[in-house]
Amino acid sequence: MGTDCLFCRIVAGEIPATVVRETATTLAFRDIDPKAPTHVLVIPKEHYADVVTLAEGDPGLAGELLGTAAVVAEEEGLTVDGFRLMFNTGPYGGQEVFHVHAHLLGGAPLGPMLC
Ligand code: DGP
Repeated sequence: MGTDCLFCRIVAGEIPATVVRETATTLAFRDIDPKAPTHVLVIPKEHYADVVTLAEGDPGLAGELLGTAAVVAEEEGLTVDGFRLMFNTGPYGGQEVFHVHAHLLGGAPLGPMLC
């Protein structure tokens, strides 16, 4: 996708981000506008617009994304009390950045709707 996509630019190092974990295929970084004490975005480095196109296009990569999210949840100390992992998808889902990303939220009791 390249220069038109904000998260592709983060992957390319053109826009700074606070990276908490990087693998060959995924990147996890702190959300710029956190909605919980811990709010990390987990993305595939390869561009897919949303979770549907990712799951259809490369289910293995979708699994790697979930694996990275699980490791970050452990590293951030979220697995004892629990956390939320969610994909906003499309306009009705509130998706604003069309490079698929999982929101990993935790560190406090969460209400029914956050993002
Ligand atoms: P969504 O509404 O699901 O598309 O969430 C997009 C998230 O991306 C939102 O929580 C804010 C975050 N975000 C937007 N721009 C930036 C940025 O430049 N850096 C970082 N770290 N996060 C960003």
